[in-house]
Amino acid sequence: MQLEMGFNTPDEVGILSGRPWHPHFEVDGELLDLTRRKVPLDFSPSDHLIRILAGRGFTNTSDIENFFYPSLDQLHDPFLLLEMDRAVERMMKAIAAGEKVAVHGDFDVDGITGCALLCETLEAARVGGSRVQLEPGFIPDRANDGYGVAERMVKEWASRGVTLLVTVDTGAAAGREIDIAGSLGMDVIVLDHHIFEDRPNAVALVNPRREGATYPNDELCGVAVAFKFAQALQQNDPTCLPENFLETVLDLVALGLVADQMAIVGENRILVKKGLERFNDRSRIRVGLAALLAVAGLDRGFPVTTSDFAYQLAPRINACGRIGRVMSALELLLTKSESTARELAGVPDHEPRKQPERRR
Ligand SMILES: [Mn+2]
Repeated sequence: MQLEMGFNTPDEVGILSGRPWHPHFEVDGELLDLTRRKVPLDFSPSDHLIRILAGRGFTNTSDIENFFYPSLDQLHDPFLLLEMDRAVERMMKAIAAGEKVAVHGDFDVDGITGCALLCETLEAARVGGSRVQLEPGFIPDRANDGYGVAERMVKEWASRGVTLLVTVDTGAAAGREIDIAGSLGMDVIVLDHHIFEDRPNAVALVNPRREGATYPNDELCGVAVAFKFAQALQQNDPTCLPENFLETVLDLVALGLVADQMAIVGENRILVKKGLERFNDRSRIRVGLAALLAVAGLDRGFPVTTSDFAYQLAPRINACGRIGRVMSALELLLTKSESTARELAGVPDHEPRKQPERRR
């Protein structure tokens, strides 16, 4: 049988595979019509595109419109995450009282972007003119600290008067370290997405994959849970963060979601699409990521894609954790200085940066 290329007959074959294509959802003319008339698309979607979307559950015009025009107001209510209310309540108290707060991340892209996002959130947050005293963000060293929450830092923070610790992309299985924190007078908020056996003794444990979770998106990674926490803080008190704050951290969320290989559908697709837009806007990209694009040869004017995240940027950030310089990855994401960013990223024509003294 001669296989026709293209999708012009009812018996289509895949362009690449050459195999017959069996659409499991037939779209009637009415939906095609409705979509064309009611969705204000910038381009005219083909019958095939509408049929593919319908096969994935987009069968009414508002779903299709949301797909083509994603916006942050389509995100789920962050308070649908179990214990988010407790996490927000405890943090609002810490901000109002000016408590000492520490953030503990993890040594992969998700854990580093999550740590950076929380540091920026807590730096920016105000309640009645009051703010937390924030310790520098901490990423464990793979070789010295091993996996999970670093006990040495819990003890050090306690000795420095820290009363609230937030862990991101880690902590769900850190029952022992969280008990130590508690015995030293420190509350712990866990923002994680790893499966755990016994609930640690944290003030709040926010995790979309925990038992009994009903949150509509269980594909949130660590930095995305941290983003939901920032969203919840702002929803709870719209004045506690600058109005456009959430938009400014979407690049971090997008990078973490792609690096952790989360499904880029629904809420995650909105976050990644908006994050990519930020990445591809020269006036808004953060200086550290711009420097990283430069060393990867991706600064030549092409739009950056999720493939670039996965194969160019994420491995460069992960590499820091493998050569004992994980804190420089966090510094790269947080710096506001272009020259520091270029040094840290190793953009040519600069002396290599001296190994920073290991933080105690
Ligand atoms: Mn993760």
